[in-house]
Order: sequence, then structure tokens, then C-alpha cells
Amino acid sequence: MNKRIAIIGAGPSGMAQLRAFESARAKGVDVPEVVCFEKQRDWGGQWNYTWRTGLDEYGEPVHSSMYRHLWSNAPKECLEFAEYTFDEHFGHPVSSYPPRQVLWDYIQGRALQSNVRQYVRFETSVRAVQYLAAEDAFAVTSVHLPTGETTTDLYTEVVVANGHFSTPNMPAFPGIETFPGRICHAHDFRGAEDLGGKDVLLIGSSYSAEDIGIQAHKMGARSVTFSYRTRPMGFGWPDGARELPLVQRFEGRRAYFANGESHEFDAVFLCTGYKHHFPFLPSDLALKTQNCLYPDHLYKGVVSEANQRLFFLGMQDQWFTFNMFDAQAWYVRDVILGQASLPSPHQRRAEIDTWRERQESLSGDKDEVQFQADYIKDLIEATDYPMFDLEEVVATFLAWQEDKKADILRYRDVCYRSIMTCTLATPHHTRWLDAMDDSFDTYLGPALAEAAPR
Ligand code: FAD
Ligand code: NA7
Repeated sequence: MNKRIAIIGAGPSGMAQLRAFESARAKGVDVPEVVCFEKQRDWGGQWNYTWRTGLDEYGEPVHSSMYRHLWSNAPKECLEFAEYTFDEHFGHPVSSYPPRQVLWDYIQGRALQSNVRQYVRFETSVRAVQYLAAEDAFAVTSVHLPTGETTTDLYTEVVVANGHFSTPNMPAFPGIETFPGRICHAHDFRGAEDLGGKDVLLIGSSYSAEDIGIQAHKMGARSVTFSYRTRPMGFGWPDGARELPLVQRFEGRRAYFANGESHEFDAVFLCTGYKHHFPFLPSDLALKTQNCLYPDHLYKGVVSEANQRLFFLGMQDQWFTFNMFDAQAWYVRDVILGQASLPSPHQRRAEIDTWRERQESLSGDKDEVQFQADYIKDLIEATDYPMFDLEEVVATFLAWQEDKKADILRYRDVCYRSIMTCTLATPHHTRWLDAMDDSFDTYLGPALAEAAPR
């Protein structure tokens, strides 16, 4: 059969894949049919905020884990696309840590520019992918959610881009069922407005705990307690915030910690991470991995070892995001189009092993971010995606880490220089701690918002 490509998910990774094919088409390459399935009404993945939690209006698990007033948690200069810059999108410098809606607009701007929306089947959820050896193709079954109509079509290649920060890892703690207040996973957190004057407990010591904790502080929580399993985050927390070792048990409102302390709380947030979840894939094709920098069984981090026509985007733990997804999507495109050839399965396995051995030896942030930069460099060298100064991005990530250590409440007020255009970000008109209205128009200012592409 003729080549036909299915992309599952139109978040930043799936959109990068669409853009990659479109960029080849613009250069005169004969691109096969591409269909992108997106279960939400709009694209943008995590960045497409919803007030809903649990199930959506069609009974589908709600995808996005972002909350209403989320701002970028790393400098935008680290995630900038190499071939569609912030300058090009906004026409003027903006701050280094835009709110969610502004970054959503940026991702969207590039996709609209390349006219790829036509390839997306919205409100269409992929239910099953089955490899048919006789046809050497995949049967992809999807459901159009508003009508309930199911369709099965054959595709020669499948690109899985469904994200991996949506299915909560939900540990239990003895006695937690007796806690009378609000308990939810970070996935279901939508805002801290109701936490004013409250005592808040966050279990976990990574990005979600840190960010929801300082959001609770910003919104006037009386106290914020972080509870860690392995090690504390160690930032200079403001008055009223502290880190304690892991909760051992609950008795009603009271939590008992491993160091013998106990305290009463009004709300508990399980910031305990996520599981990679592929309900539409049979077990022999599904990726089984922890959240790590180099998941096993993926050559170049994207080509499935189980089937070389099956690809996964964005499955890594993420220092880099949008530009890493681009590098992956460009490489996957070239493999599909035959512009990049795959070595033998044995050689692919050996290369996976080499990366994974290096992953085992990593110690600390500097090693980790350098590892991911080297991984991206390896991908870009195999494609025509514009190479950018990855060492500068590493330096910016490390500076960001220092900013957080210096002041966890004010790091978002720091400005960085674009690695792509050298433009220096402008300070936001309101410092993050005081910025309560982070709508698109207020962020950009009315005149600039008018001028910016939507
Ligand atoms: P996603 O964004 O998760 O998109 C996956 C898409 O697949 C979704 O649109 C979903 O609806 C669709 N989908 C899933 N299953 C199906 C199906 N069966 N059928 C059809 N469609 C399906 N990154 C940053 O760079 N900066 C940040 O500040 C930042 N903050 C974050 C905060 C939170 C709370 C979280 C959870 C993540 C954050 N990230 C951040 C990382 C974020 O994951 C990436 O920026 C990016 O969204 C990942 O893109 P993706 O396309 O791989 O996955
Ligand atoms: P992460 O970065 O995967 O971190 C998960 C955290 O949860 C981490 O601190 C874990 O502790 C902790 N964890 C996991 N299981 C448990 C149990 N059973 N008990 C206590 N603590 C536990 O997930 P995040 O949600 O913070 O971040 C994911 C993305 O969302 C990220 O890209 C951000 O940009 C936003 P550990 O250190 O393993 O002991």
C-alpha cells in the first residue's frame, strides 16, 4: 500500500511532526498522506488548558495537567524553536517566563503559519493500534467523540505523541482515607485561589511540588509544607514554607512525618509524578519506561525496537522541550521519507545501550542537561533542522538553576538572551509574585496584544 502516516496527539510533539512534514513539502518533497488524531477540541496538548478534572464531556480522561495561572517554569530561551523564533511570532521582545496562554499562542503561531491544521482530526480519540503482518501495516481504530462513530484505517507508519504527564502516579499513605480536607494529584490541580489562609501539604520534591507550592504561597496559603521521599529540593523557602521528610501516616487532618514531627493540614496535593500510558497499544508495542532521559527500546530516542515503523515523540524526561520535539520530529520524518536510513537492529541496540550506559553515570543537573543537549545534537546532525548553539542553551539552563537557588520566588523576573536571535528578553511590567492577571492581553499590554498574531 502507499505510505500513510498516523500521528497520535496534536500537542507540541505532534505539531512538530506536522511542521516537519510541511517543511519537507515546502522544499518540493513528495510527502505522503498524514492524519493526526487529537482527542481534544483544540491542539496544544498540555498547553490547552481545561477547567475540567477527571473525565471530559465525552467520558475521556482529561489530558492537561496544567493549572490556570501556570507560567513557564524555565526560560523560554531554552525551548525556542530554531526555525520560528519568539521575535518572529511577537514582533518585539517579551519576558523570559511567559504565562501558559502566551506560550500556547507561540506554539500555535508556527503551526498556523504552516497551515497544518487541515491534517488534524479533532475530538477523535485513538482507541487501538494493531500491527497486521500480512499487510505490513497498522490498523488504527479511532472514535469521533461527538458522534461516537468509530473508524478503522490502515497506516504504514504510526507516530505516538500522546505525552506522558497525564496519567497520575498515585501512591497511598496509611490513614489518608481519614483526611477530611481536599486531596488531589497535581494532575487535577487547577488553581490555588481557594488556599488563602490554609495549611497546605505537597508530597513530592520535583517540578510539580515546587511550582504548586509557590503558587499556593503566592495566593496566600498560611503554610506550605513539602514532603520528600529521597532528598529535599533545598531552595531558600519563604517564611511559612518548609521541607520535611516523607509522610508516614495520616490521622484525620494530622500528618506524621519520618523525622517525628506531626502537623495539621487543610489540603494535600500528591505531586508524585506520572506514568507513561498507552491504552491504545498492545503490550508488545507499548513503551514501558520510567520518566528518564533515555527510555529503553527507542533508537535515537524515537524509533521503536518492537517495530521500526512505530515511533514515539517526547517520551523523555524533559529539560529541553519544544526544540527537542522538533529535532525528534525532523529525524522521524526523514526515516519515514527514506532520507535517513536505519542501521541494523543489532547496531541500533548497541547505540541504545551506549546512551543508556552514559545515562547511568550521570550525576547532577549539569550532567543531565548536557546529556540531553548531546542527544539533540546527534539528532539534528542527521537532519536539515537548523543547528543552534546547544552549549548556550545548557548554560542558560544552568543559570536558571542558580537563579532558583538565589530566590525561588523571583527567578521568573530574570531576563535571558535568545540563543536563536540574540534578542534580550524584556522584564515583564509586573514582577511574577505580584502578577495576578496573566491573561494574554494583560501580559502583552493591549496595543501589543492587538498587533500579535493569534
Ligand atoms: P502533550 O502536551 O501531553 O500532548 C499530547 C496530546 O496527545 C494531547 O493533545 C492529547 O489530547 C493527545 N492524546 C492523548 N491520547 C490521545 C489519543 N488516544 N487519541 C488522540 N489524541 C490523544 N514544558 C515546558 O517547556 N515549560 C513548562 O513550563 C512546562 N510546564 C509544564 C507543567 C506541567 C504541569 C506539565 C504536566 C508539563 C509541563 N511542561 C512544560 C512539559 C510539557 O509536557 C511539554 O511542554 C509538552 O506539552 C509536551 O508535548 P507533547 O506533545 O509531547 O505532549
Ligand atoms: P517528576 O519530575 O517525575 O517527579 C515526581 C516526584 O514524585 C519526585 O519528587 C518523586 O520522588 C516523587 N514521588 C514519586 N513516587 C512517590 C512516592 N510513592 N512517595 C513520595 N514521593 C514520590 O514529576 P513532576 O510532576 O514533578 O514533574 C513532571 C512534569 O510536570 C515536569 O516536566 C514539569 O515541567 C511539570 P523521588 O525523587 O523519586 O524520591
